[in-house]
Amino acid sequence: MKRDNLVFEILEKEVKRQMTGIELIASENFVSDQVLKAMGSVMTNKYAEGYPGRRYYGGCQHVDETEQLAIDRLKELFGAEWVNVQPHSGAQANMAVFLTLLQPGDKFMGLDLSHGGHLSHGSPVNSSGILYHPIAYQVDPDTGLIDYDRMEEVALKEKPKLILAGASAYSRDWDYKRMREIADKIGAWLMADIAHPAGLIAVKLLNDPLEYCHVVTSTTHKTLRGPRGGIILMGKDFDNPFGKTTPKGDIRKMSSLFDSGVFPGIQGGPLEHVIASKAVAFGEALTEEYRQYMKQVKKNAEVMAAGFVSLGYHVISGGTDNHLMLIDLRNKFPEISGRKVENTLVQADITVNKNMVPFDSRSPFLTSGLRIGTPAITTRGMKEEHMTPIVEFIDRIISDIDNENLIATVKKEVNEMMADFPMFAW
Ligand code: DSN
Repeated sequence: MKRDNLVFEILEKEVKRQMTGIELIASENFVSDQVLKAMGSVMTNKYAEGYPGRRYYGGCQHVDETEQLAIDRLKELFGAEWVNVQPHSGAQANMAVFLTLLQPGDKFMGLDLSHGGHLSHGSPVNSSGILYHPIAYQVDPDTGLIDYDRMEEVALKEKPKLILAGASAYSRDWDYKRMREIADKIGAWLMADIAHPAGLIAVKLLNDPLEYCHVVTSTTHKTLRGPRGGIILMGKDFDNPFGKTTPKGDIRKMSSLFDSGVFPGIQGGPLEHVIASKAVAFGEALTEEYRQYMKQVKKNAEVMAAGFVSLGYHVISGGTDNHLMLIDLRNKFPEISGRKVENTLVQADITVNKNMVPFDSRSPFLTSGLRIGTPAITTRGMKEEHMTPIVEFIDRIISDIDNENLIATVKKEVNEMMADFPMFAW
């Protein structure tokens, strides 16, 4: 068959874009060659509705092997008792949990999207906000930290059936113990979506949600550095978590209810090529090399956040415990929106994303903030000493944002810098 040049030429351009630029989107990463190869494998040809050993199609003996490997490795990675590796994405993992634990119209509580929450945690344009009744908690306006006292007040008043920890733009660790105490006061389920910090949690650089949460969801492509996809995990007492009765009576075990929530609840055939690739990524995440990588991601983020603070930028909460930081541009550049900075930095081959900041005065399309993360540049081998030049690139551009000569100069410096860092640095 003739090569589809139209598509493959575009793919080559994307490889070049990824190679030559500085990738600072906190939710992105560069996967290894073997993660990529497994994703582009013949497993994509196979239908396998069901679960290993109990499928609705013949010929599943080998996809059963890779899926079981993914399950076993993921359980080992997080010390989980039960996992499901089939969700196509983090949003779908969340959807499957909601379908299992909530009835349409039920109240649940998550972090306000404009305070760093996730779209699938109750945004009015997402199924979570359309089908269910979201209640938001927020960060403290002075400290930028989750306001657990206020969370408790709201929870006691509103009595949500589910409380949700997790964020897409929160740079501090979570107090799952405190959240569990709040959930227990009203008999709510406690769920954590660890899509962002999953890798840091796996290597124990952050608090462990499995100890306190009834159920945990994640993506696999951010800090975990796997293929794009989702997972669901449970810690102790997974059949009847923490003595809580199941939402549909005690006839079926919780783990089996969550399995049904994924398939046939919200999905049909699993992406077995992606699941094979997840198995590879979980294997990589179990290595000492990965643990060192995660430590470096965190160190790089600390140094970068301190660099921005020293130049007078307002980093929400004053710094970071994880892989990202959220910058509120309003004190230093009140006239410049996050969108303007994002678009201008792209011209210099630096990729970040605009982001709402707590109590933002601009819309989500403009925003007053920037979210910046270090997982991808750390995969390319960057260390603490490379963070200051990156902060300076960004600051030079924001400080003279319409200067096209400066943008061209910085782009050249960025491309020269990245020539020294291979895509798969390990
Ligand atoms: N869209 C993902 C992110 O960029 O953080 C999850 O919300």
